[in-house]
Amino acid sequence: MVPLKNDRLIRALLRKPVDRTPIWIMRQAGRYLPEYRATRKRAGDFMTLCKSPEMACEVTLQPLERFALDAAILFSDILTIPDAMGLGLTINEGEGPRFAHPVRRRVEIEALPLPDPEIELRYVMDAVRLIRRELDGRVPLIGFSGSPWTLASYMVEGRGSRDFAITKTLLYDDPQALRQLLATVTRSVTDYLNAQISAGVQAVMIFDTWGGLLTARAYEHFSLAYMQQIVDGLVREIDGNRIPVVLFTKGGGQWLERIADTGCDAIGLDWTVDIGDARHRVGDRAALQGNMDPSVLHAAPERIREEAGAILDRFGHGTGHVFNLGHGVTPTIDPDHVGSLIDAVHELSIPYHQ
Ligand code: 1CP
Repeated sequence: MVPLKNDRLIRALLRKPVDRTPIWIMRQAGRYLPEYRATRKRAGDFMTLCKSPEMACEVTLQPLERFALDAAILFSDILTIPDAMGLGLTINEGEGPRFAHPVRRRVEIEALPLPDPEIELRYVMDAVRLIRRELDGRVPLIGFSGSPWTLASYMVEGRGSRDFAITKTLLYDDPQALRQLLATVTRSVTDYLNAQISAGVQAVMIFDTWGGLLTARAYEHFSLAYMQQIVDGLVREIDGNRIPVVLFTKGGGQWLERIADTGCDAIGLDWTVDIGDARHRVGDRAALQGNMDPSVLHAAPERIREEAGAILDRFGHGTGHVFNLGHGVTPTIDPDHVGSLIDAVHELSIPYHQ
């Protein structure tokens, strides 16, 4: 494989010195880009887009053609695992994801198959191999999965939700059944991420989007414990290259020390925490990724630049910071504003690394 021409992301995630702060954007390939909407239209529906390695590769590379990003993220979705388990996923415009067969009863949980990532999820691995070839070492490719808790929430509910009430009822009424579901999903996520690593992703991120809905005690037992098993089960080095692991719990700002204890390489931060305080709390145990409020991107480019400068300043001098938003870029954002942010971070961060 060709060596990386730009390895700032990997270096910052491993807290090695860099010349400037690397940046990528959650949901950087997505609906705010007209070229994404055009490919999505050509595909017909979202899962067809995900299941075509050529089109998934095309949309992965689209933001890199426009912006000086320091990473590519595989274009796919966290819900590919439950889809491969046979839950019947559809993602319709404006409606969000829906499962035809949610999993709520013990018999349904016990009957769940463990997908083989190179068979049922082969389209994802083929996309990874194709993207690596097309990237030709320009920037690293990030692979990802949902956390077991976040995936289980969609599997039980059968759709997105504000409060995941059915899943929480299961948690309190039949925790054993939920644990069994989480154990199956954990095995599947571990296999899936290890297959992505074998196929060529150079860092992995686990999205625990709904961990912040839990109590501190439930977070520990129903989300973090399973992410810990994944961190322990991942292949962390390949051909002498360390594969950094990033854990992101949205709403998890109170639990950063516990997240760092898992031995992950980096922690994703939403915008509700002060990144300077987070650095102080986590110390040299993990790098930090984040954490600008995505809404800042609605503001004028000068304001975006000021906010980016404030985050860089709060993090302070030295490595261990990957700039990102605190959650995904929303469809209504002007792509030029994303460009302003990326340029601002690259320019303003240089003094912090001298
Ligand atoms: O209409 C469309 O084109 C579908 C919109 C869309 C897109 C662009 C969905 C459906 N998924 C994606 C891509 C996607 N999803 C990526 C691609 C890579 C990139 O970042 O550029 C990634 C990493 C995800 C991850 C994902 N999917 C998460 C975790 C991260 C997060 O944003 O919290 C979650 C929760 C999902 C579920 C999902 N898939 C799609 C939607 C609209 C949702 C959210 C549903 C909900 O709010 O409950």
